Order: sequence, then structure tokens, then C-alpha cells
Amino acid sequence: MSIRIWGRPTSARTQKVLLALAELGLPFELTLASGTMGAHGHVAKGNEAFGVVDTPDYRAMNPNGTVPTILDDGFVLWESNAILQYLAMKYDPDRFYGSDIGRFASAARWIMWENNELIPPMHNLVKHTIRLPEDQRDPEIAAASRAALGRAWGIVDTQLSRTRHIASDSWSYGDIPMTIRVHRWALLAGVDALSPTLARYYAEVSARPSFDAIRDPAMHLAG
Ligand SMILES: N[C@@H](CCC(=O)N[C@@H](CS)C(=O)NCC(=O)O)C(=O)O
Repeated sequence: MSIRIWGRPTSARTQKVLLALAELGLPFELTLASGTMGAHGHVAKGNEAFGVVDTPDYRAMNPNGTVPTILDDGFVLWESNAILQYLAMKYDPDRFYGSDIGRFASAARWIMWENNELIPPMHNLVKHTIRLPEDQRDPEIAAASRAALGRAWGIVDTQLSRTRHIASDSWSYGDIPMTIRVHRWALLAGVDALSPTLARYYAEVSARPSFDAIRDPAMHLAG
């Protein structure tokens, strides 16, 4: 039986799961779910959300009412980074972390860092430049988010000057969130905004066949 996912293609956390499944070449069934976004955009602009996340059945699986959630062979899991680690350990430890505990931990560090340091400013930037109706956008939040991103990208740049991929020289599941972030940043700020090191990394990760799962700019810049 194929893996079931509840999520939306415009959600970067759902994209982590889509990219991991593309790396693994596993079949899956996606159910569109969201309380904030639908086929035509954000509810703040009067659009209808995909829904599902507020139903009792969904809340029984994921009490947060957020996406993504997966169901694999009777096992339910939410929290996108935990899903990445589950898929890594269950389906391909060699490919996802070289079956090496140090590389596993290094990748874990970077996916947690991405969640804490990269997602909040990038989310706020997208919200206050694209997603919210113009009269609800706050230029100060957008400017503070750009500044925070500048500092965070500096840290990524330093790491990628030391190792070819984010957690080690070899590709690991730690590169999944980073690939999505670099792609989104290149689409938002322009490829020219990437430092030479980030541009080198972007060229490399976007050449992986799995990248097709998250390549579409509409998945990243949807309003
Ligand atoms: N820490 C959770 C956060 C989940 C989360 O906030 N997901 C967002 C999408 S990226 C969401 O559900 N947004 C509201 C919605 O679409 O209904 C995770 O990483 O899975």
C-alpha cells in the first residue's frame, strides 16, 4: 500500500516530504489539506481553503490541524522533520545519511536549525510581500525578515564552504529542507542574490532528479 500524505504543494513542510519520497522513488497518495490556503491562494484574499484539517478524523491523526501528516502501513506521523527522519531510517539509511550516526546527527542539527532560523523570516517575508493583501503587508516586518535572512544565509555559506553538502560532503536528508530554502530564496530574491558558494550548492541540488518534485515556482510564490 502506498504512503498517504495530507498537505498542500505550496507548504514548504509538505514539500520536504514530497522531496524525500521523490529521492526514495516511493509511490504516494496526496490529499490536499489546509486551513489557510486553497487552489486559488490564501484565505486572507478571500480564497477557499482546501479544508480537511479541521475534521475530527484529521484531528484524531494530527491534533495540531497543520500539514503535513503521513500514514504509512498503519503508522501515523506529523512534524515534517520527524517524517524525514522516519523515511530516512525506514527506507534508505545509506542514501539518507550513509548509515552513519554522526552524519545522521549533523543532518538533524541542520533540519532543526532550518526550522528555527530560516523558516520564520522566510515565511514572514513571503507573507508580507506576496500572501497578504497589500493593505495588510507590513514593510518593517519584511525588512527585518530580509536582515535576519542575510545573517542566516551567511551561516549556511560558511558551512557550504567547508563541506560540499550541508551536513557532510555527501548528500544527506539534511539537504532536503536546505534545497527547498535555497530554491525559494533564489525565486524570491533572484539567483544573483546567492553568494558564489550558495549558487554552487543550488546548481548541484537542483540537478538531482528528485528536484522536479518541488521545482515549480508556483509552489513557492503562491499568493
Ligand atoms: N512544525 C510543524 C509545522 C507545521 C505547519 O505549521 N505547517 C504549515 C504549512 S508549512 C501549516 O499547516 N499551515 C496552515 C495550513 O496550511 O492549514 C512541521 O514541521 O510539520
